Amino acid sequence: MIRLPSVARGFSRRWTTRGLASAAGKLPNSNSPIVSKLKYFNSVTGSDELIPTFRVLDGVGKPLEGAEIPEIDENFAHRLYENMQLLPTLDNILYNVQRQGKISFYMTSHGEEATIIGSAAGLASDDEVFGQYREMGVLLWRDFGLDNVMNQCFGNEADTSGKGRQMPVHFGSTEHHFHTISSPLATQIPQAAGVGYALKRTPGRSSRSIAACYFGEGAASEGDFHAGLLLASTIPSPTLYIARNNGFAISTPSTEQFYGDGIASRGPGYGIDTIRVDGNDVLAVLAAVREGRRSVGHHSTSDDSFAYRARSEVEDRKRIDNPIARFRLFMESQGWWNAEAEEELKTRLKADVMKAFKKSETLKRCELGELFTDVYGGEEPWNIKEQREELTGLLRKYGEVWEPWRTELAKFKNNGQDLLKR
Ligand SMILES: Cc1ncc(C[n+]2csc(CCOP(=O)(O)OP(=O)(O)O)c2C)c(N)n1
Ligand SMILES: [Mg+2]
Repeated sequence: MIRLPSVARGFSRRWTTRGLASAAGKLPNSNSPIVSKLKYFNSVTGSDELIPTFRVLDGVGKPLEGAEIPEIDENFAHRLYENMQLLPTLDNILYNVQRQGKISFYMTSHGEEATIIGSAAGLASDDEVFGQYREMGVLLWRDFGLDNVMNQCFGNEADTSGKGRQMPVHFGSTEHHFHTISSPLATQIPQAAGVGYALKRTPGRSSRSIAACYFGEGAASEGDFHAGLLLASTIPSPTLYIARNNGFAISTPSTEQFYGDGIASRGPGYGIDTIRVDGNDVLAVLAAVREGRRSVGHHSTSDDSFAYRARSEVEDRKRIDNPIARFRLFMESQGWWNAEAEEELKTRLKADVMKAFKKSETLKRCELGELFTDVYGGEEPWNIKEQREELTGLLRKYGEVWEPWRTELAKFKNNGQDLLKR
C-alpha cells in the first residue's frame, strides 16, 4: 500500500469530483496516463516477458537470421581474437604463479573474455574507464603491454600503476585513461558518474568522451550502485554502465542476490537506456557498446549481463558456448582463421607471457622508504614521519639478525638502506 502525500491527495479529491467515468488526462507535473483499473505491475517490458537478451551469433558462432553483425574487418577481428586469447594465457600462468605464492592475489577473466574485449573495442581509446577488478583486458586492448601487467602484479620497482603499493591486478594508468581499481565494491559507480559529468564540462572532450564503468552483479547490491545511477541519470552524465553478470558473487548465486528481472530492469527505473546482452558473444557486446557510446550524450547505460548459468552447465559452456570458441568459429566461417593460425597464436602468446613473467620476477621492489611517499601533497604529516621512524628503529634492531626480515629486506632495492642511512 502506498500512502498519497498531501499534495497528491488534493488532486485526488478533484479527480473524485469528476467521477470515475472521466479517468483521463494527466496529473500536474506528470506524464503518467490516468487509469481507473486497479492493477499492480512488476515488469519493465510492459508484458510479463523478461527483458530480452541481445545476441548476433549463436552458440557455435553462426550469425542469427536477420542479425546485424557490427562492421569489422579481418584485421580488427584478429585483434579481437588475439586479445581474447591473451586473457586465458595470462590467467593460466598468473593463477599458478599466485598459487605458488609468488604474487599475493589474482583475478581471472575466465568466461568473460568476450564481455571485456568486446566492450573495450567499442569504446574510444580515451574514454575514461572504471573497472571493478576483472577488466585487465581493457588495458591489454589499449596496448598497456605485458610488462606493465607483470610489473604491477609483482609490485616491483617498474610498476607504473602504483610503485608496488597496490594489490595485484589493481591496475591504474593515466596514459591509458584507466582509473585505478579499488576493491571495495561499487565505489567506482558514483565516481564514474562524476567523471562523466566532468567530461561533459571539459572543452574538447564534451560530446566526445564518455566514462565507462564496469561492475559485477554482486556489486550492484551495494548502495553506491543506486547512488551512482541516480547521479548519472539526473545530472545527466555521459556514462556507460556495464554490468557483468557472471552468475555469482564469490559463492552467492545471482538467484539469491536479487528478486527482479536482473540488473537490467533497474536501468529504466532511473530513466536510463538499457540493453541486456549475451556477454559470451563478442560481436553483440561490441555492437551494444558502440551504440551505447553513440547515444550516451544525454544519458544512457548498457547492462551487459549474460544469462545465469548453473555450475553444472559450466562444463557444457566451455564446449558449446565458450566466448572464444564461438568467435573463432565465426572467423573460420569468414575465411579469416584456421588451425595453423590458432597454433601459431597460442605458442606466441604463451612465449610472450612467459618472457614478461621471467623478466618481471627478477626485478626488485621499490626502495622500502617509498612506502611512505606520495600519499599527501605538501608538507609531510607527523603520523607518516612517526611511522617511518618506527620502522627504521625496528630495522636497526632486527634487519640484520632476524632471518624473516633479512630475506624480506633483500627483496627491496638497496635492502632497506635508504631508511637506515637517513
Ligand atoms: C564493500 C565490499 N564488500 C565485500 C567485498 C568482498 N568481495 C570481493 S569480490 C566480492 C564478490 C563480488 O561479486 P561480483 O560483483 O558479482 O563480481 P565478480 O567477482 O563476480 O566479477 C565480494 C563480496 C568487497 N571487496 N567490498
Ligand atoms: Mg559476479
